[in-house]
Amino acid sequence: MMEKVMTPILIGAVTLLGVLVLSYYNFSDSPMNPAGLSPRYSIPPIDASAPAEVETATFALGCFWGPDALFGSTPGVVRTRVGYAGGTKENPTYHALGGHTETVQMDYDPAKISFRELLDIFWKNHEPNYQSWSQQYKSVIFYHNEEQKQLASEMKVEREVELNKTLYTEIRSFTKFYLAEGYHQKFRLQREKELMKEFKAIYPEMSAFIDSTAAARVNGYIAGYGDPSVLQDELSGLGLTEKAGEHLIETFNERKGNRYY
Ligand code: MHO
Repeated sequence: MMEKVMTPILIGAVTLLGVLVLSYYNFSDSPMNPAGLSPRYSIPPIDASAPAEVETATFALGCFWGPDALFGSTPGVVRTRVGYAGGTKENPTYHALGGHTETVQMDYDPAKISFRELLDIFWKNHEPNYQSWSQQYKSVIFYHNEEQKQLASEMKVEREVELNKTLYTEIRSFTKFYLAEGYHQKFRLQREKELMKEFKAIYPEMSAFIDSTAAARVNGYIAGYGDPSVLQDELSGLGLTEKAGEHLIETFNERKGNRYY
């Protein structure tokens, strides 16, 4: 009788001990675990291999949520952030812009994408032939050097000829960029609970989340931006669990071609 009761208890205790020992081993000995992450999550390969040499581009083309997703899903763009530029007020906020314009700023790898190609995406994804009714949503290229200024000016003329329309895009020297509130960063992704659970485990700090290439890509794809074959190629580098990866593909397929702002 005693034996009948003790055997399952003993088996249970040994199993529990085994699980504890194994999980301890996993936590303390995993080489993929530099940031003390749970063993299911590690720094996404695409982030671990981000290039050291990048250049910066700063564009305003309407509400910054869409452009964040658009450029975030563009190969060669390494990271994106949204904020305010072009105004005079110090430390503007979304509800007190003080003459600033909603702006997306990106670091890009010039070996993979050129400023000219970024400008092409800029022109083709908004309608600067309409004059903006507000300072908040103006079309602006904030150039960072003479070469960018030159290219932007030339392409503006090319585009005007091509469309046979006057374009109201301003070409201005970049001075300062104020990072927007956390809830505006990678806005579409932040509304996806399942995906955010994983990103929060990888990047508990907002600043690291903003700087993540993986987060920029997923923010684009989840809103239907980007190229399906590039998504397939990049998927394993995004650091998602299999389930989250499947959810991303499904949602992308629903929304692609019908970009969801
Ligand atoms: N129409 C959008 C604009 C937001 S964007 C950050 C809204 O829902 O308010 O300006």
